[in-house]
Amino acid sequence: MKTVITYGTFDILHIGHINLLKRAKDLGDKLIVAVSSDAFNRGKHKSSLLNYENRKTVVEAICYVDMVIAENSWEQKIEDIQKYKVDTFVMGDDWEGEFDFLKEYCEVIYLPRTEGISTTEIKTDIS
Ligand code: C2G
Repeated sequence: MKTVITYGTFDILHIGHINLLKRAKDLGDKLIVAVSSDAFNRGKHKSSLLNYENRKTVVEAICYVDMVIAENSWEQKIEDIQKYKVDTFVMGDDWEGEFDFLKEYCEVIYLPRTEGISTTEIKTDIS
């Protein structure tokens, strides 16, 4: 049983998120997604349109996702990897290199982002 984990806000879900989650699931048997809490988003200077409960419920409904936990801090990743016996940590390559310190705990993979779509662009288009 290979466990994969990824982290993110997942506000206004779109194909870029789904492509990431599908490829992450394809890397193992179980995919855990840590969804950023509203407070953590504020810390990332990132305001989400949808609150945590809404974003969590949407991500939980995705067929590739086996479990959703809250992302409350930058520091929790090592604890999460140990607690859930994670084999592979995955992020989009806009984070390339940012999480290489996790390589002593598990495999770290950065996947190419889906070009041409972002929640920021969507929010701009609808505002
Ligand atoms: N993503 C992607 N392609 C896009 C948009 C997003 O592959 N067009 C990926 C991102 O690279 C990330 C995931 O989808 O791996 C979630 O993206 P966000 O919700 O924007 O997450 P972010 O704000 O980057 O938070 O501790 C890590 C942070 O919580 C990541």
